[in-house]
Amino acid sequence: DLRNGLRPLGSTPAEFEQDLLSNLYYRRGTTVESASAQDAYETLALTVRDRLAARRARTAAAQYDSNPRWVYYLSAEYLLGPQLDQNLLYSGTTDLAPAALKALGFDPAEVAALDVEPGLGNGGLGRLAACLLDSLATMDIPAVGYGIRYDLGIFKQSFENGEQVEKPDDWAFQGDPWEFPAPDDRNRVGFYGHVGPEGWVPGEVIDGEPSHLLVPGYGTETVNFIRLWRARATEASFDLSRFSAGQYAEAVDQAVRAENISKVLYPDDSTESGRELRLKQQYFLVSCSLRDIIRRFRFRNHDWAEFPAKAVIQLNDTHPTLAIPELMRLLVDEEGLDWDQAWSIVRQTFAYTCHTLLPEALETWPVAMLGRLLPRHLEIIYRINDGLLGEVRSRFPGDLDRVRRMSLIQEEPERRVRMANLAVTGTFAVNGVAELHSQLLTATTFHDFATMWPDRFRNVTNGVSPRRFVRLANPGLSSLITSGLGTDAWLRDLSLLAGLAPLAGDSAFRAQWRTEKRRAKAALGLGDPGALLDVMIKRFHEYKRQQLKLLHIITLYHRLKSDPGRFGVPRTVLFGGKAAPAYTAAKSIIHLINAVAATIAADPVTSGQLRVVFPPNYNVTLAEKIIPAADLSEQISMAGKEASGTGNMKLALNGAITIGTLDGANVEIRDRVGGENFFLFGLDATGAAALRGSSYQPRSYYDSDPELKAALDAVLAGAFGGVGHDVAQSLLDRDEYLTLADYRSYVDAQDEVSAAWQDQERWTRMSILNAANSGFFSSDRTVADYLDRIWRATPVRP
Ligand code: 26Y
Repeated sequence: DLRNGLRPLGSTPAEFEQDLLSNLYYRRGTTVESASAQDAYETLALTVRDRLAARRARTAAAQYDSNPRWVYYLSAEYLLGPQLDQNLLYSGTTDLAPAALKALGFDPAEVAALDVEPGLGNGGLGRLAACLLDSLATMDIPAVGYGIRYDLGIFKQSFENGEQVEKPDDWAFQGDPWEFPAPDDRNRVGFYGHVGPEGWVPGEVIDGEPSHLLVPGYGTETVNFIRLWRARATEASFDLSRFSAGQYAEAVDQAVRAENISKVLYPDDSTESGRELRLKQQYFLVSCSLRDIIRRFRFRNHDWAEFPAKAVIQLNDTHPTLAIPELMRLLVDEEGLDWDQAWSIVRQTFAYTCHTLLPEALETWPVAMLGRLLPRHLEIIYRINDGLLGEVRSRFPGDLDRVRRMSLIQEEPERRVRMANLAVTGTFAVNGVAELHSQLLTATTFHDFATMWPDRFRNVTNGVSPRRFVRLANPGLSSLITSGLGTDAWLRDLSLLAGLAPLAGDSAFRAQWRTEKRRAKAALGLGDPGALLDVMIKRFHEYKRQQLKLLHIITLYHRLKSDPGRFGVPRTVLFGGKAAPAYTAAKSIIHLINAVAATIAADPVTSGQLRVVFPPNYNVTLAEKIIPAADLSEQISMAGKEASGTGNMKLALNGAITIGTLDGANVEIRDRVGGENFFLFGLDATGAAALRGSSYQPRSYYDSDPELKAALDAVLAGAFGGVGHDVAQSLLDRDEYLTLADYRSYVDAQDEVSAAWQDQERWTRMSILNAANSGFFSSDRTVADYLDRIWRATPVRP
């Protein structure tokens, strides 16, 4: 790079091989003769990373010059997925790398298999964060993602006797070659202590040590980054005198406690100390990130009034909401601004994305705990609350109930801080993640706030990265799309997929499309490539209703047993997903699925016509293999509960047809692909809410539907190894998510699925039209909507 005086990196095979060799010697410190596959992997990663780092240097220079408005994304989770494939593609070394490895005597497949995905998230919210960062870079928007560098990511799932077992995921055990640690660039974070005349005096301090991962854009020079914080004990915390006295555990006690803050993603919250640890994590993320944002602001700016013009900070759900009182504290206590000035800056800087509709998922923290851990922040929250309640009282005089509902403090049964109310109060924009979700938020969850501040609420429908979930996951289909469209420009403008619609009428193209599906199924290697692959991949939660899919499977099994000749369509049903370790009901559903799978597999009558598979440890790596192979996409949550869903979009883009309720983004998928290319069933959100509000009697559905009764009776009678009694009983007694009410409609829709599958030409047409009409669900479009409706940042091209 001329501007920085860098020697350009090689772009021919011989030069790439040279760079690889040089890194192997000088950075890895070994030689070709003695290098292990791990050495080769680490070296390859460094060689690819170098190319991105050079682009990063050019990006940083351009961004510094233009002093733009930065988008800062604060998230407790990032589910980035495997880095090697992506970085090869984005650096244009997909072909160079394996050739160079081979030339040096390494096996490229063996080397590539060593890439470990950083599992720094749970599910949808964490993967959305990764897709948005991918799109921000691709669209040349100056952006930084802030998060926590957990030592242990989301647990590794295995099954023992069909039950979920969790093992720690020590993802960086071998080191992480994609990461740039900066141990010399720590931020100090305080906890506990008291507020005196001189301000907050923390009782404990720890360090936040940053490292960053590069986030390249596709088809552009831009490389952004994500900055992750790791908790480090301060030098003072090692007790040498205790160590010398042989008290080894006590000597490191304080250091261990400090470093526990970034030890695991979502520590178990069934104990008081576990809950406090989660709160500590949230403040740790917020405190380190804000200091960094302010440091970056000061490079080019001096006047606080300019802050909102130079930074917009997006809160990914309520987990980073303490950023609001923290910025108030920094501005008022440390920078000496007056309260109103500071509040105006805060209110112009933050925006909040809500990802839920479940009331129980809205975070609250006990006032007592927050006041102990962060005494100054609690004072600030009280003062924000005074302002809020003053405004409520003057707008709605005498409406005490409204004051009680909107308060940042919940009084009963225990005083708690309502983080969602704080997030709505301290931001200029609050968005839901699909049209229906955003409507329901203003109609229910945030109704009082939407009445007072209607302009604050907006919608930004989620999207997914077409690079990762089409191009990288499904290279075969991607080539077919490119040849069908005559261009690969769809990878940066997914609306171009619409050009595939006429090809749905072309029988040669349909045959090629089917070939790609079959190839993906064969590569997945689960079930018979001729069978319909019916896929339900997502976290386990009762509202998502894996139990409904299970009742359908049992019904199919019963039909198969009673009349094996009449069954018609061979199916493989695939489940993937994890249950939260403490979520007993979800774990029981997993156990029952495995038991049903085993019973069906052991029964000769099924002879491959019906198979249930449940590969353990569903993660991004596995998703990239399953999604291309899927024929049918199960999106069957109780309407009004799934905020959006993003797996639904990934599957539709890869030509799976959805069977779904009118929930979350399913509504928008159906609008776009057309009702004739979507299997709709079940109650809508209004119907579901009405039925739940009345005296819902799950037993009445059981009593009146013989197939449903037979399915539940079989579980109750122990037909599946005696497993699942609790699942069936809870459906009969409570059925909180209306599984039994939607059963008949679901099974009938599944019969339509089977009928449609029997006409393969029709099915393929539907499949192509699903992909062709799903271009809207690109995260590039999502970012464009955020830019237009919330962020108002503009591109900077290196
Ligand atoms: C433990 C607690 C603090 C917590 C931790 C993680 C609460 C929620 C979450 C994660 C929520 C999540 O992943 N939500 C999903 O976000 C997706 C992206 O917007 C949506 O598509 C999906 O419907 C929603 O369930």
